[in-house]
Amino acid sequence: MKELRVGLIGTGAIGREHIKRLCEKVHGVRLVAVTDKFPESARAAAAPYGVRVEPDEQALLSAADIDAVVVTSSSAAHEAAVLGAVARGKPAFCEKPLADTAAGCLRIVEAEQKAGKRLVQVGFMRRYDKGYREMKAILESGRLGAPLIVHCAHRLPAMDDEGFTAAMQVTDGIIHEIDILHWLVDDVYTTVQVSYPRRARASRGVQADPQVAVIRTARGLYLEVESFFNCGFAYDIQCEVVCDEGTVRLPDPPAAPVRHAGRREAALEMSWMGRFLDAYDTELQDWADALLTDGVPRGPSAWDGYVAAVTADACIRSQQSGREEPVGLPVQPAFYR
Ligand code: NAI
Ligand code: ISE
Repeated sequence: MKELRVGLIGTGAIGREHIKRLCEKVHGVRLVAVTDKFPESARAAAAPYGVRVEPDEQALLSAADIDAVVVTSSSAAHEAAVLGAVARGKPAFCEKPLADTAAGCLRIVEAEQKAGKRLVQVGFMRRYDKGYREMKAILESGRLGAPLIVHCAHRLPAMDDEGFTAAMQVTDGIIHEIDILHWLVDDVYTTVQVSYPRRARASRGVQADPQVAVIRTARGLYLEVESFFNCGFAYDIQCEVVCDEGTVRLPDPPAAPVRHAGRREAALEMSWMGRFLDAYDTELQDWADALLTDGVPRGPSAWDGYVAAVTADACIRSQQSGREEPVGLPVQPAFYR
């Protein structure tokens, strides 16, 4: 295959970002069609690139001139789209979370195994971020000894959605840390506990913000994730791994230091789009390259999506019980090893 002909489902915020990326940056790909529940949204997103608009997901999935799909619809719609792609033997790149429940992820894992080859990649783009990759290489070198503790922060300037719940803060936000830490320290999660300090002043509606999740692992690690969706000052992602003989920290994105009026300053990122721009580009390029060369994706798998969802479910149980909850992960099938 010389060119990967792609269809995209869901032309909202990240859908439009990925459309631009697929049309302007990713080599070896041709975006053929898009669709959205709201046809006017799909038409507006498609127009600048002269891309076809399909009436719905089923039509797009079935189109003979589409080899693979990118799923950027709302989280609750992911499962049906990915299962539809797998049933047609078409590879699917699906934004996180793979499905909005662990049971939904498991149905995808089972369908993929039945199809007999890897078809699904999940949009855990942080694995493609240069800073996290440097951290992983340093940890794997053994120079610092073994990891003991990880401190993370996942801060957004503001969450305007009044209906945004504590559980959504896990499935939308903390799920990134759940996946990246699993990849970084390569350990089995055993328990999680979610706790709350007092509500932040800017926290609105049903939000209970911030929250702190602590994940414990089989090798005895303590992974602490602060999730603060109304921090006001920046989109700020922090991660520091403390090992026996040293620490390694995620670098902040570069910003020109300013000296002015007796102060030193450097601008901070305000949005996920800018913070992980390079990681999203590399992720989709790698997805396309892998499909064009090997016919199977090599990025985060449906199993990784399932592991993250099982852990997220345990976090949500802990939010409700106030206790430490077991994660209870099944053994990884040979198919995904
Ligand atoms: P959004 O609400 O802006 O866009 C979702 C779009 O999907 C909407 O246009 C909606 O009409 C459409 N849609 C919903 N159901 C559909 C269906 N059955 N068929 C076709 N279209 C459908 O949401 P946003 O922010 O773009 O997020 C989309 C997904 O991407 C979410 O799952 C989110 O978690 C994920 N995401 C991932 C990010 C990352 O850093 N990897 C960043 C932002 C979002
Ligand atoms: C958003 O959906 C994303 O996935 C971003 O990467 C994340 O940082 C943010 O918390 C979510 O709202």
